[in-house]
Amino acid sequence: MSIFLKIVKGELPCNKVLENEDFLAFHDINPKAPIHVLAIPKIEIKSFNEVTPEIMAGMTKFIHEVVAKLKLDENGYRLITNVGEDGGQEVLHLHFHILGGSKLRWDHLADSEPKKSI
Ligand code: DGP
Repeated sequence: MSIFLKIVKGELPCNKVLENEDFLAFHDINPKAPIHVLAIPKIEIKSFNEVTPEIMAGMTKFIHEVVAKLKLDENGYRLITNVGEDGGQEVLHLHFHILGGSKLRWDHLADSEPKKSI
């Protein structure tokens, strides 16, 4: 069972931000920005590759609520979901990183250079 399912089941603690019947948001244990929160579905979904449009509709509404609660809607934030090995996904349970609280950088994303022809 993934770490995040254990958090959902209450077997591991988390610093909760918001919760409803289907989704949970909590602070990342290893924050990469002044505010770094993870939003997850409570059912087991391994990554964005497996999520349905119906679940994403609920997830979108939930993330909007989390962003409002964190007061990130005015100055902005970054929403990221890592998928698979190249995406850098470490926890195999769908999660959206919500990052904000200061101006975020947008470089050093890849180990190799971008293709110039694109
Ligand atoms: P990713 O690389 O996209 O799979 O990101 C996984 C994130 O999960 C990473 O930023 C650290 C965070 N994380 C891992 N284990 C725990 C945990 O037990 N509790 C919390 N709150 N965050 C965790």
